[in-house]
Amino acid sequence: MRIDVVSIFPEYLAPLELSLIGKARQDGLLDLKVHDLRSFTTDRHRTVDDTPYGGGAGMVMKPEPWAEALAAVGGDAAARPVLIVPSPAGERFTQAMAYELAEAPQLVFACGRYEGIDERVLEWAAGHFDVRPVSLGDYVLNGGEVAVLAMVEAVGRLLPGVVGNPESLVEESHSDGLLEYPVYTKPSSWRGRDIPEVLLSGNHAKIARFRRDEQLRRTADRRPDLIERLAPESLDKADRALLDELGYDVADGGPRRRAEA
Ligand code: JEE
Repeated sequence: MRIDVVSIFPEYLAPLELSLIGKARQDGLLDLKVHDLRSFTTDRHRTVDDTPYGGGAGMVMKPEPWAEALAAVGGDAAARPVLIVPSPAGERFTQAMAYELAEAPQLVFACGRYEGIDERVLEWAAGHFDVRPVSLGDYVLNGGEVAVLAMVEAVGRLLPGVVGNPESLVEESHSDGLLEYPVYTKPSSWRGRDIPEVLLSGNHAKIARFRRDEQLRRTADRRPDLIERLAPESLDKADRALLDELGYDVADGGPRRRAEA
C-alpha cells in the first residue's frame, strides 16, 4: 500500500518511523511519504492560511497550496485513491472503516490546522479521489496530525505481513461486539493481589465462561450502548442470566436496560 500524508508539521508524523509501522516500511510492505504543505506555496512568506469569509474566529487554510499538493501526490486518478480529511465534522473512524481502507491501493491524508481547509478543496478533490471527511472521536484536537497517527496505525496493522502473529487479527475479526476480558500474567500473586483462581484450574470451559462474564460485566459498566446492540441469537442461557442480574431484559429485539426501581 502507498500512503501520502500532507501537513504543515511533517515532524509531527515522525512516530510513523517507529515500531510496527516503521518495520512495515523497512520491509517494503508500506510505501509511506510525508509532504510539507509549505513546499507547495509560491509566495515569499509560504502562506497557507487566511481570514475566514463571513467572519468568525481563527484562520482558514488557503485552497491553492492544497490543490498543488494533492495533485502532486494523488497518483492515478483513474484508480480513485482515497483522500482522508481528518475533521471534527467528519464521519466517525471505526474498525470497519479501517478494514475498508486497508483494501485501497493508495491513501492520501490531508492534515488541516487552524479552523480547517477551504471547503472548495474537498469539492475539487472529489473529481480525483474518493473523499472521506473522518473524525477520530467527539473531542477537539488542534489539527489532523494526531488523528492520522491513529488511523495509519489502525489501517497499517491490517496489511498482510505487518502484524507478526496473524492469529490475533483473525480473533479480532471474529470479535463479538463486547469489550475484551481482563488479562493477567506472572507472578500469580503480586502485591497481595491474586489472579482469579479459575485461570489456574485448567478447566477450559469454566475459563471461557469466566471470561465471557467479565466481558459482559465491563461492557455493561463502560459501554452500555454496545450491550443494547447485541443480537439476541448471540446470547446463551448464562449470558441472559447475567444480563438479567445486570439490569437488562432480553427480548426478541435484544437486551434493553430495565427502568430503575
Ligand atoms: C482536523 C483543524 C482544529 C479546532 C472548530 C467548532 C470544532 C478545527 N476528532 C477530532 N477532533 N478534532 C479533529 C480535527 C481538528 C482540526 C483539524 C481534525 C484541522 N482542526 C479545529 C476547532 C474547530 N470547532 C465547534 O465544533 C468543534 C475546527 C479531529 C479529527 N479527526
